Amino acid sequence: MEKLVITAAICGAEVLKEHNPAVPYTVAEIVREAKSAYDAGASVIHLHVRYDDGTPTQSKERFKECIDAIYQVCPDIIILPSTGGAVGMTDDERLEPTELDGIEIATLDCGTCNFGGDDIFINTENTIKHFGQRMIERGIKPELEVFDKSMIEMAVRLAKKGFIKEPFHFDFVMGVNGGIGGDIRDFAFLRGSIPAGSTYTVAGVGRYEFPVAAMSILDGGHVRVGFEDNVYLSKGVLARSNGELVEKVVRIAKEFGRGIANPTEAREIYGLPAKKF
Ligand code: KMH
Ligand code: ZN
Repeated sequence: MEKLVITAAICGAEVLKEHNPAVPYTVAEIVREAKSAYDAGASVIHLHVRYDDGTPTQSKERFKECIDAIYQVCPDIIILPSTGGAVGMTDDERLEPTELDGIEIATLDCGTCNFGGDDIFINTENTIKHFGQRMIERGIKPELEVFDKSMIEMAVRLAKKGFIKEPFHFDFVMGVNGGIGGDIRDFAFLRGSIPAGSTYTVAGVGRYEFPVAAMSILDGGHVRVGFEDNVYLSKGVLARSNGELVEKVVRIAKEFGRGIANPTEAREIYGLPAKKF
């Protein structure tokens, strides 16, 4: 089987130190968490950034500061910025990281859904077209975040209209309160709904993180873990770092004989241009 690409979603926009004191806010903390994930076997960092007090921001200056600092310690890593940002941000704010040079891949959220409590994560068709167009213009591969099957259909339809380039790369986000769940039927439903030739990764939220990871490992897909999605190593046991979550995925993959992709191999698997270091 193809090697496994592990993404670490180290920070997110919603999770707080109150949930796990190791959640990073400052640049130094973000670098610490990226390095722990990289050392454990992650080849991709899905990046949100915060101000020092924990407030999420899509400021391109703050992104640049964090990205430059991560490259100092993980020179070959793939950094995958969020264009989802936090609930309530404007499209222009959310797109700021795509203005930076050298961005290889970024999230493109493919539909609207409830996001817990009173929150609604809004991605209208026009927003998705606008983001897709921007990524084509900037040479950025979209990681198509889908929270339900309808969002796969949206991506395929917008590709036919020229707003998304193939081959597709999906991220099945499973277990959000407002999206699809995270059991085997849910996984099979999404997996069976993507066009042939697509790559995909899975992000199981909360208690779904490792079960969904195991399903993808067995199926030949890829895996995202990290504090954005889940702060526990096992029931009631907080992870001390994102690296611990990645280590657990590496252990599961090894049990099933699946090798772990380094960043160069991950670029090849995801169809990203090779980079020299
Ligand atoms: N923070 C969520 C509202 C993404 O990174 O593209 C959206 C999110 C998706 O995290
Ligand atoms: Zn995210």
